Amino acid sequence: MKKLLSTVALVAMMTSPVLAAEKVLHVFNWSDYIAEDTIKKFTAKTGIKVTYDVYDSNEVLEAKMLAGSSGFDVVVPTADFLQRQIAAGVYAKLDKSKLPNLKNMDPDLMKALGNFDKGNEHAVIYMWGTTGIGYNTKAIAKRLGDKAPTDSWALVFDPANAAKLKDCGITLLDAPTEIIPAAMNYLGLDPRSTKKADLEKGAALLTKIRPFVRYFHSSQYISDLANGDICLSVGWSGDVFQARDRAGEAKKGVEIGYSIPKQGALQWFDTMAIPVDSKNKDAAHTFINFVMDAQITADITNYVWYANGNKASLPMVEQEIKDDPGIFPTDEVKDKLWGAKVYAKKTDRIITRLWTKIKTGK
Ligand code: SPD
Repeated sequence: MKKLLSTVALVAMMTSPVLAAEKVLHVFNWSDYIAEDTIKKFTAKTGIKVTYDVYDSNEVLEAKMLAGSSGFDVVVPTADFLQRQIAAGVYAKLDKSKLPNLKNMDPDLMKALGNFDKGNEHAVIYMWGTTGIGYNTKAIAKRLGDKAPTDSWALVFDPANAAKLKDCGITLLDAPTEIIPAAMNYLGLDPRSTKKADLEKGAALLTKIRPFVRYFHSSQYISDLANGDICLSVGWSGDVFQARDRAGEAKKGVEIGYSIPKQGALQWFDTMAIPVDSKNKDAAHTFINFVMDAQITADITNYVWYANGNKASLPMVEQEIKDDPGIFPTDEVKDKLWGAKVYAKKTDRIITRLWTKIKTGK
């Protein structure tokens, strides 16, 4: 009788909706940000199935996290957004005993992440990169000549240049906390300034080039650059390299360059974290630990062209990637990079208002 009861209980447990839900891990990551076979390998190794959804904006992720009950078990916030979200209590503390591959992480980068997540309690670094300029070398040279300032924000933020590129297509990330500071940097202002007047000056410059901008979007530009449908994107390093790669494979004569402007650029870190209301925290830890495997991270970097935070993976990262200063900037360039500012609500509201005005052109 006892045996029968336990069998009945077991069957009931296996068919209960709660446990059925626990068999699938829900991962929410940036688009174009994982190797083709990472999820397949994870399921093959652990038996844990994954539903994998993508986004292309920290604001979208933040809205879901703050609303709660997102259903996601692993998400990938950028460090500045992570800090705000930790303060709002949306992430669980990591159980480091379940993350033996933490030993693979670069201690210097994890220390830098500690500025956003004290003691690295809630997150580990996934990938990192810069926000710079992706451009079609031939289309730019045709319109601005061989001396086009491809090493400078002037390429896009000088309205005279932007006007000449209107026909071939300029795009900007739909990322206000990155584009407004970049414009401020070009103007010689502190890109991390939270002074309303400085933010307004950056916005005023963007309003001047607005008539020459084809669209604001944070993922469409990869294929558009690769196909030659646009000629300049202010975009994320690895995404531009993916566009370059795709253009090379298409063999239609499109050549793409990536520039970290000489004035400086934003350096950001994307991290993996577990929402506090995740129903699958064990599996989420298993996933994060799996990704921190040196070979798995190297495979991702080799596929998405982003630098990672995993020191042990570096011997397996392709030499071409390690040698590219657009992906691993030189020390001289690094000195010009700035870290993301964590904005207070008040500043955030100012930025959102300015951004709406810039985008609508009003
Ligand atoms: N296609 C993946 C892009 C990842 C970009 N991460 C966001 C960085 C924000 N500063």
